[in-house]
Amino acid sequence: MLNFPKEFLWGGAIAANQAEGAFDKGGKGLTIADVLPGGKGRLKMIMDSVDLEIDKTKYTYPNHEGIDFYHRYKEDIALFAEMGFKVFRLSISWARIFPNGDQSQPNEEGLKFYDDVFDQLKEYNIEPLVTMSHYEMPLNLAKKYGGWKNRKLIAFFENYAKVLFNRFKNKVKYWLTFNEINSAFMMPIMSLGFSADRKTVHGMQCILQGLHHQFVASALVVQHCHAIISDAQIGCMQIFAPVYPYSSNPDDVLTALQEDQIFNYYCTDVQVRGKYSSFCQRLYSQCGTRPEIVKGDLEIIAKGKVDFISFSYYMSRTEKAEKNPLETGMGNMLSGVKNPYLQASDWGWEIDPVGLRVILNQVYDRYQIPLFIVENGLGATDKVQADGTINDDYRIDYFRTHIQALGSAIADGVQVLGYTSWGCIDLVSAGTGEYSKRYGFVYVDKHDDGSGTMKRLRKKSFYWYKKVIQSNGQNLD
Ligand code: BGP
Repeated sequence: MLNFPKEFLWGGAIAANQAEGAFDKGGKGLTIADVLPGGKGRLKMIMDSVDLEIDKTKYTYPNHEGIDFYHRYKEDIALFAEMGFKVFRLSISWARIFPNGDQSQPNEEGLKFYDDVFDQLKEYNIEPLVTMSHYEMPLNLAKKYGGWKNRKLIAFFENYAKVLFNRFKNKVKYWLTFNEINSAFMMPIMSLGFSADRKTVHGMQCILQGLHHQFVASALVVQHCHAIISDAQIGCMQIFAPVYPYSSNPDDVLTALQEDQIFNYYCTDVQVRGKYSSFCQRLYSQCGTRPEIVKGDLEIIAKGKVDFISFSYYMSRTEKAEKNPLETGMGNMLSGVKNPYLQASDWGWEIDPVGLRVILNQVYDRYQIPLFIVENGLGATDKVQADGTINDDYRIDYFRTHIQALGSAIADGVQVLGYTSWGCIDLVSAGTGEYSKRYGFVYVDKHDDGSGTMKRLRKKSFYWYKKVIQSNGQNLD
């Protein structure tokens, strides 16, 4: 029997750019996400480089329409309430509030939209969990300032955050700063607003600098949040993937350890402990560069420690000292070698529920502050049957094993505040721009060729998750 705490926050998660659509409505400015095309080439582009322009003669842009959450949020929230959600993670589109990012006055229409969404959640007693920046900075900040490598972004983000805290202080008590902050190492365009080749000294310098500016911004924003909303909690948001050594060969173990330090802990150590870790020296000498740290930055970072750690978990990584390129197991962004003990999803993401228990224990041991799983799920192809049902047993299996692992970690003594499945309603994939990579309990009739009615349908997993929440994780059958 699994024992979840009575107040455990069950729910689901989406992001503005992947769900809202209405990319040019309500006074919103363009964002980085608005210039990312759909289609096969997208993943390579976001890891290499992207033109910061919309070119409809060459590409399609599924994010422009998303799943039209902007107009359909009432219907969608009613469906989440029907499943019994206690929490709903969403992001605010920075460019709905500051269309160019660098203005001093916010766009009232944008604020009003989120006011309405929060009011609707309140109707059903669903707690909002808000990400302030989820892969979509205002495009102007990328074009005019070069994204986060420019120190000026700290002040723009601070201003944006203060506007949000003051406006929503009575409605939002759980906040997250930057989505998957460590993704900067793999796809800086989405999280930092510029393309960079991390195999070059210059590319790494830009990434480390962009991250440093985000650390300072995050620390300032944490302090503003505490000052403006005394009963709020603010967390960092990180991709976690335990790194396994391929064998007991000490060289493999060392490689895994070093990857683990950089990938899982480079950012979290700064945001949670309030200081850079000792292993950074190795990273900086390996890449021949380091971030420039202005006097006073380290004091700011020390004062802005987060209250909890939120993270996405999709897969583990396996590392080996001597890599053969043919052995590579490839998720969206996590390289490494194939783990012979694991199966992968249709998109090549290795499925590893035990890894979730491992990482929960590792992270909690390291920091001893509450954790929050804010993304976990299976991207899969779903088929609507003639009678309108969608029998996504594979998704139920995925969630069952991961929730079991979560329950076991709680029994191990790990403190977890909640669990929001990723893409609780189908939406546009961040990595591939596809609609066909579906994560939801709710199916959205919208397809990669642009066709579809946007009609919402309950999948079999919808009824399953409802039972899970109702029984507080006791009934996973
Ligand atoms: C995370 C992102 C999400 C989401 C998810 C699934 O990296 O925070 O925005 O999309 O991964 O990834 P994908 O959409 O590429 O399947």
